[in-house]
Amino acid sequence: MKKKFIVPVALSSVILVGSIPLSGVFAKPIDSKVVSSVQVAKKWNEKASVPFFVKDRFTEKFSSSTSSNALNYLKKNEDKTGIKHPDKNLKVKSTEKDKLGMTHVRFNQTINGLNVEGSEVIVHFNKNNEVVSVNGRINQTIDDGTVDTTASLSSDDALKTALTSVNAPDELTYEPTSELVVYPFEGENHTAYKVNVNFMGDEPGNWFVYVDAKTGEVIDKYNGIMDFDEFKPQNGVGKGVHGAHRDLHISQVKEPKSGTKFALADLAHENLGGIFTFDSKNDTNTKNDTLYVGNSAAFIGDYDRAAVDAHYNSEKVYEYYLKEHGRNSLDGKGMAINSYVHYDKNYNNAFWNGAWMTYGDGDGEFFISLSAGLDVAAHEMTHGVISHTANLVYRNQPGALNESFTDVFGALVDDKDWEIGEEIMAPAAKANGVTRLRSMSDPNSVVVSNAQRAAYGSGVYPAHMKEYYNMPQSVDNGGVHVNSSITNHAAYLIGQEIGRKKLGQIYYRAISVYLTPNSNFSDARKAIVQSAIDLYGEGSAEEAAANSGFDAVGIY
Ligand SMILES: [Ca+2]
Ligand SMILES: [Ca+2]
Ligand SMILES: [Zn+2]
Repeated sequence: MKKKFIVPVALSSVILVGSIPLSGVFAKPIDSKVVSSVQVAKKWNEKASVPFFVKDRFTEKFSSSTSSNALNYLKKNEDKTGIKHPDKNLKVKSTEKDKLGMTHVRFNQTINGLNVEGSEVIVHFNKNNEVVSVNGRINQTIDDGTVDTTASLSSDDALKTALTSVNAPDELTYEPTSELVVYPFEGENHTAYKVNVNFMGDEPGNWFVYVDAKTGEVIDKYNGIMDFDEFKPQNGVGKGVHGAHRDLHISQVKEPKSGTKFALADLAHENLGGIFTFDSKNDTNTKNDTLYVGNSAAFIGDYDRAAVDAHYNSEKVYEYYLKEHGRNSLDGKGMAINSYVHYDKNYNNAFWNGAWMTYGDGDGEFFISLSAGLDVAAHEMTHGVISHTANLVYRNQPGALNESFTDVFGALVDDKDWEIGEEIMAPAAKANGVTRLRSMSDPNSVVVSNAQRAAYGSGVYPAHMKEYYNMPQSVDNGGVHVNSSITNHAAYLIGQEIGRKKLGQIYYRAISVYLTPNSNFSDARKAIVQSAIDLYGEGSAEEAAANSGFDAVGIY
């Protein structure tokens, strides 16, 4: 069986918005002797993840917007989309209706029933059940059906290899998962076990390890812990968080021996599993963690402050997504929102580990308690939203987009400014002129304080593609917290034209409807422009603002 995926170059009834991968114009110069093999590998890598965005001018009407009709469309229009034998090579992942009445059917590319990592196709129906567009990324190297998808290694052996390769501790956050997939990596489609290993401890990990199912070797791995940004702890004493009064939803807990207590457990929201705040007790051991409990309904002690802010800000972010986007919690299905405060000692970071939020107290020199920042909470919780929507891979450009969308929603929920982290800077940092961690309005005004990262660019956060930091994956997962400033700045510029409310609508639509795990900056532009068109019309001021925002930062 031949399996071909070809993206059309030009077709009569189709406008091809973009099918050319981002070129390597930003690559560093390489030794001429290795150029040819590098170019071959690069070409293969590009072919293994080809972006496409096909808009159909002559729409086809169906009786309903179902996944089977989406497949019927793809079967009838192989020539238009270039996706051959969609019934064999695609598997339905999700079907979602949005508030415009459009329905979006997301497919995984498969071979012999195995998911091809990162390759997704989305078919978009308008409210009249007509297919109006198809977009995504397709692996075009699988055109001769030669991928042998049988495994000689057992899933258990792959798991053992993965655990060893990431130095996993005995205690894991949840049972590791293992899935046989086709993993395109550096010139080859590997049949591999994708193993997810999640743990807390000194170096928290949400590792994705790809173990070759033939040879048992680790092909690739990365840590998907999505953090705010990393600063190495120094010695210092944590100060209290700002003393703002907070009205909280809490719960009474009756304990047999100690009588009535009060817990940071918010069960006041319909169809939500609750908002809970836990105490990590200033260490990295999770065994002693407990729900945050007090003797009275007033949480006014110094130690309470970080917990109060985490609890309060979680509810704020929950309400933003519900009211603005009709989204019920991070997964859209009312999953409980859990936050852990007082993680480790002097810990200068906050992160989403794939299941919950964790906040450090800061070292008191650079940061104070990270839960004090509403933009930080919105940032972390948006990582959770993205995990359940576009699921952008946390490295290189998809990872920088992940970091950028989280900052954008940070600035939409914490709508006082376009700065990120201004509420969590310690007095000493502010005294040294470090008044925020990142700036969407003026990225260049903030110094990249991590010297290892700064070495790959001008030393300040980039505001344009010509200032792009070419970083290896070993440094900041390929620059996820640095290059995010380029797309952050585009969002700021668009926001200046159309305001926060519309910006939020457009950006939410882009992550929930159009973006896929391997989307790059150029895909993001297309997704955002198309979202503006869907919401405000072709030729609208909002579409123009989206285009000019990306023009201004050099993303095409
Ligand atoms: Ca603990
Ligand atoms: Ca802010
Ligand atoms: Zn982040």
